[in-house]
Amino acid sequence: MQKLIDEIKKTSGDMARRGWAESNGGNISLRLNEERFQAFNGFPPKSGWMKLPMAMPEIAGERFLVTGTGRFLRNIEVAPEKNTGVIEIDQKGEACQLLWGYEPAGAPTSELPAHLLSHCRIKEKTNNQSFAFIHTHPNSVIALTYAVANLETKSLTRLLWQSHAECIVVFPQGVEFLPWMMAGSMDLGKATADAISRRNLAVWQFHGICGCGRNLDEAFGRIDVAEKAAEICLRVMAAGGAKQTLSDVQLRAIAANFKCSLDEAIFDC
Ligand code: 2HA
Ligand code: ZN
Repeated sequence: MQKLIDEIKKTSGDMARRGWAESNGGNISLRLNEERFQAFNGFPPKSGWMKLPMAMPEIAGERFLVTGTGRFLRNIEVAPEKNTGVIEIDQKGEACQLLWGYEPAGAPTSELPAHLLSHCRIKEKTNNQSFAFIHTHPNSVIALTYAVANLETKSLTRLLWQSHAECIVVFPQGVEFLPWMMAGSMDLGKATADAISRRNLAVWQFHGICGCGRNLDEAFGRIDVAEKAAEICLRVMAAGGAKQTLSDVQLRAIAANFKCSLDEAIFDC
């Protein structure tokens, strides 16, 4: 159990220190494989079955380590058992129960629909090889959704790719842009899962970003690179705008060099 707790402490601490997780902002979930779950095996349930907002048969029987609603990511390092919990999905994918955590009482993140619905797609698209999902509030990504007119998936992706030469390697499928929707809503959850089925990052206009990965490091790293690109982009705008930028030829060459399979449609915009 300690190794798992250490992983979520590291990620949540890094997020808080980056300024991505003010107050109760941001949340993390990690699907637990059999080996990781062993530490919690045999724990008596701490709650009854609670109905999920919709059936998710893709994740029936799965267990997740999830940060708690209203809890602060910066406090996970100090008290993981209060600020995170382990939930188990029933055999039909219709309900969940608490096995550990949220001491003395609590519940999973308000963004649980986005997390669980995305995990359904992530499990499917990676052939059960990816386990991590992070939602967070990094300043520059959010600022970009105010500063640039008519943003959509292609223009946002191209802007980020052009702003930092690593981006096209880290997210060759791009970043999906989602127009503002109510935090915690099923609409936002469904739209996010849909986006995550196509790409590994989804930006929530005026709110934040979501990223997935094989593990917390990979999910964090993707968000970190997107945030760095957004920061560079904003600095360039503040310095009077780009006088030159990475060309499509250069971007394609970087992708070819690192053998990345690109979403070519991004170049259409
Ligand atoms: O957990 O980040 O989007 C608080 C939030 C809601
Ligand atoms: Zn949020």
